[in-house]
Amino acid sequence: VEASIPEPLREAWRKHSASEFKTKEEFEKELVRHIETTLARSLYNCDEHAAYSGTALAFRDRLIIEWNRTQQRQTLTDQKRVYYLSLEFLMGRALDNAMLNVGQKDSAREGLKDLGFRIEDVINQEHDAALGNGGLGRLAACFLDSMATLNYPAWGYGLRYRYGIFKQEIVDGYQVEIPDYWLDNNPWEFPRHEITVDIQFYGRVNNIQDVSGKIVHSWEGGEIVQAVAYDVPIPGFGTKTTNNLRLWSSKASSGEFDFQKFNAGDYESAVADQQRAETISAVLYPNDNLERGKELRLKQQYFWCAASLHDIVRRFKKTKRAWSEFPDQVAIQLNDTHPTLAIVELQRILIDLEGLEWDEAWNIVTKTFGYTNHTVLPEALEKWSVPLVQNLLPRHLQIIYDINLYFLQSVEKKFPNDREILSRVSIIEESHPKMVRMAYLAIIGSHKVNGVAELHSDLLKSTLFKDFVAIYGPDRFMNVTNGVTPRRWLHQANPALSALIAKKLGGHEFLTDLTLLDNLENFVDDKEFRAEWSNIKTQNKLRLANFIQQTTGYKVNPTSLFDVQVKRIHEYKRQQLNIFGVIHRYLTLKAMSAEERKKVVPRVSIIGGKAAPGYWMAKTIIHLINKVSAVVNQDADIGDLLKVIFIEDYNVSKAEIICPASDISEHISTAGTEGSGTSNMKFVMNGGLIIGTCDGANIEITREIGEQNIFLFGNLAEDVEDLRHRHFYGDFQLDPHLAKVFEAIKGGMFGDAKNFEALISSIVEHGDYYLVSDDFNSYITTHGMVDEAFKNQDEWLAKSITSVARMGFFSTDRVINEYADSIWNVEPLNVNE
Ligand code: CR1
Repeated sequence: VEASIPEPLREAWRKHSASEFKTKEEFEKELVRHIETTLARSLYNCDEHAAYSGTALAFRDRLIIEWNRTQQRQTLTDQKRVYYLSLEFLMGRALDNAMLNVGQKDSAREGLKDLGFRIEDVINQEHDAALGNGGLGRLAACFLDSMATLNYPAWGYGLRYRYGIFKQEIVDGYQVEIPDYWLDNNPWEFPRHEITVDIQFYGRVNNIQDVSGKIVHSWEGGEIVQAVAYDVPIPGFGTKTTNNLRLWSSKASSGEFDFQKFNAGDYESAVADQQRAETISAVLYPNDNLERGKELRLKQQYFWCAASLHDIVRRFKKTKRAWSEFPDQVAIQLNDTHPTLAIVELQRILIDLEGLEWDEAWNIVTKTFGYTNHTVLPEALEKWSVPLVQNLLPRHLQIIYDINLYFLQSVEKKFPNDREILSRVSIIEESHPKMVRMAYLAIIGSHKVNGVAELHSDLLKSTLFKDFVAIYGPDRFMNVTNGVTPRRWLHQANPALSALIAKKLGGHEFLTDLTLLDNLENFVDDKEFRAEWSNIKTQNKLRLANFIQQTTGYKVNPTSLFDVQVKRIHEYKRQQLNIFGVIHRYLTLKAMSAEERKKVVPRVSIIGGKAAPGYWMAKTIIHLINKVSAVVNQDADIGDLLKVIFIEDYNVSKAEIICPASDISEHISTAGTEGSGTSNMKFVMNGGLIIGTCDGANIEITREIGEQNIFLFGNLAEDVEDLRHRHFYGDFQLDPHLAKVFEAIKGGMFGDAKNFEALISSIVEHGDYYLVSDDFNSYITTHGMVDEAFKNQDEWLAKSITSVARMGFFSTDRVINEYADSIWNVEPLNVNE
């Protein structure tokens, strides 16, 4: 049906479209209108939450108009689009971001003030959209911001989880998980009840010979679940481009109930079917860098891949182009292996539904997909058991076997004398049960494979994917070092610093060309500038100190050195190394004379992060941190010399308060284990220094900012394997300082020693896999250097300013341009008239 309004009638539309407010008054008008009508409130019952909702709705109106125009323009020009498939989008809050990207935050601030509200309080009403675990999900969110800002025609595709990552509470020192129901009055999504896709599961495959003798595969029976689209507008900064994030929600396809069952009186089972369907998009799996092989997770993956693929194909088919042009119109990026089934699904659509020949279809598929690997940790590499896939997706398993067959034939041709390589690179692992290796499938089905930092990409090529480099040559494998969006992580999180930089550089252009920051180096010696810089850090530390006092009750002195480690709790990220270091510091302080203590730099150790609910060792680490905190913080003898703070329920909005307030932050993973890390970039961008290992993007940060501006320590990636090997054969010496720390724990200083036994024995008895003992001496010595450096505030400031000046490389704008040029082959589309 043609829904387009005929030209002669469009005048009235044009006259009334675009209710853009540009002034404080216009904003107030929109705000009051929404509060009085949409929200049915008045000046007699408008609380801060209603003020938030009204403000959000006023901005949403603007976004959706630009969203419509952008989509219209993208459809008209019909150029190549990129689709970013990610199971996680860790968006955080949207209002502040919308105000800054649209550029009307001042109107909103003034308008809200006129109506009796403080903009900060209003912003704080918003619930984080936390559809992700950690770095991988937040990277996807930063990518969306950069793709819109750079005017790329780009869509995100994800799942609309009813429950995002759980809320963390600490009870008696233990982590307790609370469900995160975030969808109540979420103004940022638009349900598209008319956009649905039926998704099939289970059933069987009938292989029928058609008249021409060709075997046709038809997937029949099983169950159908409906995917419903919810759209979230993604505004670019300083541009009208407003892209789309489409999230799928699941529901039973037979409508609300199975009426036959209902009429037969089987009410319970009618509702149960409905609930079973809704379960698919009910909850985000709370694991970071860990895959557990649960059937529901595979269901989520297929549900989301199939819905997205059908949406993309539907859009392509409207253009009436030949299938061979599909890769000229569509680029699909796989965020880790989670969406790998999209490869199989596209092949299935092309051969089973559209009737293409295998080779023609496969050629289209491989030109369309790119795959990003985010980790080398073996426990994070996805494998699905063949019986599970067989049962849930019988036709897909056949296709996977065919892909594997053709692939192995080509490998055999290339390496006729190498029998071993075939079993090593086979998509099917010959274990019991057999397993589908998703990373191999992703490599074989993509034209480019990338890692997320140089060391990580090198390790992929030399270890995990070595055989594939031999098979395909090095060109399929590349590096794209991660970044962060400077809009959220500098401008929004640290408005004072952003304003100071803008004052010095003559404008905010650096926010869209971060390399302009290098001009700051001209002012490193400018006294007044330094004073302002230092003052901003102090203000940000005060803000965090207030937050800490409100949330924990602990008072911290903002002149202390703020030492921060916030990220998911994981043994490889080594929060245990951090807390052992803190205990060592405490013991050292306790043994000091009053005279010695006078020379000590007071320190606040701040640690935050969630542990996966099933990750017992990570929970033990959280427990120890909280016990140490309780003991140290009430020790009057130590006072301000050391405070230990655990930040409960670390999330994106808390990161925005924490990042600008650090003096030093910790990025201390065992060398070779952290793909990239991205909070390292956020901290340095906000004028904090870092202590870290030679791992992930720390290495490139060092190259950019200079070795003299970072505190590196610990063993190198190339030595890790050898050390582990030696430990395994009993060659292990416990570091003497660490031994003292363990004595204190075992002596009950932090409560029942039994609670922490496993933490100690993993090091002393089980081979110290993460090399905590090997790196301990180097770690505490380097912290000593941090203390010394902090005493010289002049030099510290110079390091801080110089580092920020040299962080231009780490904007996701650079990252997205690299993907666009070397993987996607897409061009920006200017929608700004
Ligand atoms: C890595 O651990 C990286 C992010 C984003 C994580 C982290 O170092 O910064 O990805 N990997 O690239 C991950 O979650 C499943 O793998």
